[in-house]
Amino acid sequence: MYEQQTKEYAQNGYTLVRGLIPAAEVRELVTHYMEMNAAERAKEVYDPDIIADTQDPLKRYPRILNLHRIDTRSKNHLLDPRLRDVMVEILGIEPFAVSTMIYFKAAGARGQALHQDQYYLRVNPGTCCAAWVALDDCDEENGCLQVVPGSHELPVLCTIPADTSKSFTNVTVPIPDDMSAESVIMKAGDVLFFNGQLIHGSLPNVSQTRFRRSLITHYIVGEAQQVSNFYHPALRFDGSEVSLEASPDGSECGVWVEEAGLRTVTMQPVNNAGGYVQ
Ligand SMILES: O=C(O)CCC(=O)C(=O)O
Repeated sequence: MYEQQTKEYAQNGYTLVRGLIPAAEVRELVTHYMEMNAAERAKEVYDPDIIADTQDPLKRYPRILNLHRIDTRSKNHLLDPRLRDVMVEILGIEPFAVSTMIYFKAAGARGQALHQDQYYLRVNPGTCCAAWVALDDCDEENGCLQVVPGSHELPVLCTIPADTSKSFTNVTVPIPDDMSAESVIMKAGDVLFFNGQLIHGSLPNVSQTRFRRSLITHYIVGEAQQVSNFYHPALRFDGSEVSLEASPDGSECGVWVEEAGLRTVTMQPVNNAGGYVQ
């Protein structure tokens, strides 16, 4: 059923499934998470790194991580068979579920600098897969996702400081001149599946009034034996827990070098001091 998406995922490191979540369900999810934000019910899982500035839209609408641990609606979405069916086909193996993230990205909110999810999840062996559900129409004005096609073939790269006037995270990865980030324009209800090594991120929401809400879940491929501590427990799609080890922080990462006029990546000891929380 998803042959085209399977080819695209292998070739580019991502694929878009249009309209996987029907409009009525998108509305219900938006209402659910907006009510949750208003009631501050999720306070204890708010990102601890949010800057304490009430002018910052990210302070009023912080992203929420791992709500599936306390919220049945989020858990049902994480374990939704429609997401599983796509992943079983594009990955060729059963995935295990490890995380949920809700981004509100209100008007004026900063984006997230280019990065690779595998930097945080440290899945071993293999990598992770994200299912990024658009809860609003997303375009360049409200800070849609940006992806670097083909970058899923790269190892985990060493990070460098990010521009924190544009990104709420403070590290990014460098990309050479012959690779570039492309905007992924999506309609509410579309789902982008992407490989854990794919370089991706987003620019600020420069609109005056629009949200760019998204519900993002992460999965690890079924042969994995380790994942970073923060992502335990991994769940099978029937809700049962998978027993996995905690992966150690990375010991090496890739840096771009030029050899005989060609850009290539060489591995070196890791240059950052841990903190592997997405
Ligand atoms: O939605 C965004 O703006 C960025 C999300 C992201 O980078 C991620 O899901 O890892």
